[in-house]
Order: sequence, then structure tokens, then C-alpha cells
Amino acid sequence: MFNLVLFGPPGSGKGTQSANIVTTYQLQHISTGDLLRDEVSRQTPLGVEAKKYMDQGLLVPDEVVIGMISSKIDESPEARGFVFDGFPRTRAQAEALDKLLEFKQTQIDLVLALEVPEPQLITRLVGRGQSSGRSDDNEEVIIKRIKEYHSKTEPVAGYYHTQGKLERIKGDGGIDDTFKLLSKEIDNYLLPA
Ligand code: B4P
Repeated sequence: MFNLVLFGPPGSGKGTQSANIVTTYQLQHISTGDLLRDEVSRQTPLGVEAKKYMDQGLLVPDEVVIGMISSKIDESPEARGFVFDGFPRTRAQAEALDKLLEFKQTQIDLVLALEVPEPQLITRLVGRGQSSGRSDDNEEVIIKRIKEYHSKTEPVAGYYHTQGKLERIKGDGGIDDTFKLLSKEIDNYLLPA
């Protein structure tokens, strides 16, 4: 089994690149952002609670997100591996993921961190907001999300660096160019299916 974390600030391309990676390498995609938006749209109790945080650009509490991930992994026992997109976003989430995978006798193999300059992140997300209607893609909330990333999520890179699993990737080029850079790293572990 091969497990990858795609890491980076809001708008760095985690969702965009995950779509290419899961198709090319036949992996299961787990996006906490997508899972949360699904709960919000179905107006489940979890979704109603999560929306309060998401609309303000804040991270949803760890226990909510960790519970969602655990059941999602259990849904695909035969998976070739998983791409974790937008998770973990705090050190507590990273530690919980390690424990969860250890229990399932597997582990995170590689963490690819997309690096994109801040003005470019804002331009991309404002652009997406114009067509997606996502309530967290307006400039005021985007700036809060980036601040939340710096204070709570960026330290997670250090957690994986200490484990020797972190590779930093330039994510400011085009979608295909960035995919080539990511693939070069993944190919060291797993060839396209
Ligand atoms: P997410 O859904 O994870 O999304 P994201 O960080 O906004 O974006 P991503 O990096 O995936 O960008 P994308 O590829 O879509 O999070 C949303 C919210 O959910 C969080 O703020 C938080 O509240 C909550 N949440 C999620 N996970 C959580 C967790 N684990 N713990 C707590 N809370 C959590 O790209 C963005 C735009 O850029 C798109 O329009 C795309 O087309 C464009 N783009 C991408 N790559 C490009 C490129 N190379 N060139 C030009 N444009 C590009």
C-alpha cells in the first residue's frame, strides 16, 4: 500500500492535483474539504456545525475531521493506497493519522508540499469563487484561511520533515507542469497503474 499526503496552503492546487494523481496511480482520494462540503450540503448535524467554522475561514475541530477520515479509510479495504488531500491540517490530526494507519498496519510514505506565493493563492481562490459559489472563496475569508494555515497547518510540515518524508514542490507553474514535478517524486515509490 502507498499512502500520500498532499500538503499546502489554500489554493495551492491540492484538490486539482489529487484528481490527476488518483487517476494515474489508481489510488483512493480522501479530501476532508470535499467530505465536509458534502456534509454541509446535506445539512447533517456535522455539516451544520462545520459550516460555522468554514464560513469564517477557520479549521473545523480536529475530532470532527479525524472521525470522518477513519470511516472513509474503512470503506476501501482493498485500496492500492490513499491520497490525503487537505488532511492532516494540524499536528493533532497528523498524530491521529499515524496512529490510525499503524492500527491498519500501514503508514504515510510520502508528503508532497506544494509551494505557491501568497498573491497567486489569492488570485486563484478569488477566481474560483466567481464560478464555484463557495462561501469561503471571497477575499476576506481567503485571507483568514491563509492566516489559519500559517499558524496551525504549516507546523505539520516540520512533523513530516523530522520523519524524513517531506518533499517540497514548486506549485506556481501550470497544472500539467506541477503534475510532472509531483509524478517524478511518486514514481520513486509507485509506477502508474
Ligand atoms: P479545502 O477544500 O481543503 O480546499 P483549499 O485548501 O481551498 O484548496 P486546494 O489547495 O485544494 O485548492 P484547489 O486545487 O481547489 O478546504 C476548505 C475548508 O475546509 C478549510 O478552510 C477548512 O475550513 C475546512 N477543512 C478542510 N480540511 C480540514 C481539516 N483537515 N481540518 C480542519 N478543517 C478542514 O485550487 C484552487 C483554485 O486554483 C482552483 O480554482 C484551481 O482551478 C486553481 N488552480 C489549481 N492549480 C492551479 C495552477 N497550477 N495554475 C492555475 N490555477 C490553478
